[in-house]
Amino acid sequence: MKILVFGGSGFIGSNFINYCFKNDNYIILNVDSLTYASSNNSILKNDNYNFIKGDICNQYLINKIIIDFKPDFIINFAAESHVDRSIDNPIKFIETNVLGVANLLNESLNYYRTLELSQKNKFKFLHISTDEVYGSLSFNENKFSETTPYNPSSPYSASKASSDHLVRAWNKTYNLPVLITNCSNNYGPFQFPEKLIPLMIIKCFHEQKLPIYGDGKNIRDWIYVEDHCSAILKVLKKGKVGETYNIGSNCEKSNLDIVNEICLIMDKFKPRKNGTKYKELVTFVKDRPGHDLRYAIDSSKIKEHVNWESSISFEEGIVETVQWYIDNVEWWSEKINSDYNLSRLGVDK
Ligand code: TDX
Repeated sequence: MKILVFGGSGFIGSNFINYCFKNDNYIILNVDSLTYASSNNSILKNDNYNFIKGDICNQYLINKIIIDFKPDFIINFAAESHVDRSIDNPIKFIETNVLGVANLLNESLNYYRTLELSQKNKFKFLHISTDEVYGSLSFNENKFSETTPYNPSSPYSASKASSDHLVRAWNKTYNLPVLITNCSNNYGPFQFPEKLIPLMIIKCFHEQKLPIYGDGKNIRDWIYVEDHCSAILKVLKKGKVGETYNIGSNCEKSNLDIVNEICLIMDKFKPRKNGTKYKELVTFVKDRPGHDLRYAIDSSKIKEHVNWESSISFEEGIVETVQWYIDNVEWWSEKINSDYNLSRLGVDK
């Protein structure tokens, strides 16, 4: 089975490629523009793996790659994904997340139209998206289901919402066989340390202040990245064309609770030099503009349709993740090793 992956060098894409090779014999071509958040040393060596550096906005290149590779499936992970960056530089998000996806859809359709019927019946375009498209929940509102109206808050989530609409439009208008998954907050190995969990781990590592936006009561629904990868593969194999599937692992936690848990694990694995607790580094800072209060995913549809459920508890996953960042200082040091990122993250060399 040949899978063409766009954005496979980022956090979720690279975990997905590693997961595929661990579980089956796929032939994978990864096309990634290698922006600041991605890296090719996150993917384990495999003879069935190939890489091309390229931008999803490049029409000529994408057309050629798809026609030459002749994939059975196309999966799009490529996206600008950090909310704070989208507030500082929204246009980049529109270019990649909206125009880039429109280009992928168009070129996938051009390819799809060349296929014989038997190949057409197999082909699927899977778009990886986020729960942020649904907007923000109050503390006691029902979780997001696949029928919750889109109501994005940030330039990032608005750009992802737009891309989801485009994907559905290519299905309704041109019959391109598409699937969409909307997942909750991921964490695990190879996540760029600007997202909450890895940022707090490496700030603990450097014994720096742990900046919590607002009062720390905002809630996110956390899923270990490997669980997300197993869901993607199941949807690709068994999902019904044209459908959307929410992916979550029933794990709502406040930001303050997350940071406190990381501090406790760090106290055990890497006690502070001066004998005090990491929790003392917690600092409340100015809130993020338009900060969504709560995300929570109802994943009953994916369980019912493709029989997927998460299998890694937060307690297991967070210990694995902290340990991974302690064991892989070289990987993340390299990632933050540019003045721009250093000044942004406030991490000392
Ligand atoms: O320094 C911080 N302090 C803080 O309190 C950072 C970086 C974040 N936060 C808060 C903001 C959020 O409430 O932690 C929460 C998680 O923040 P992020 O890691 O930036 O994730 P979030 O904004 O929830 O968006 C994420 O979830 C959906 C991902 O970044 C998206 O890519 C994904 O689509």
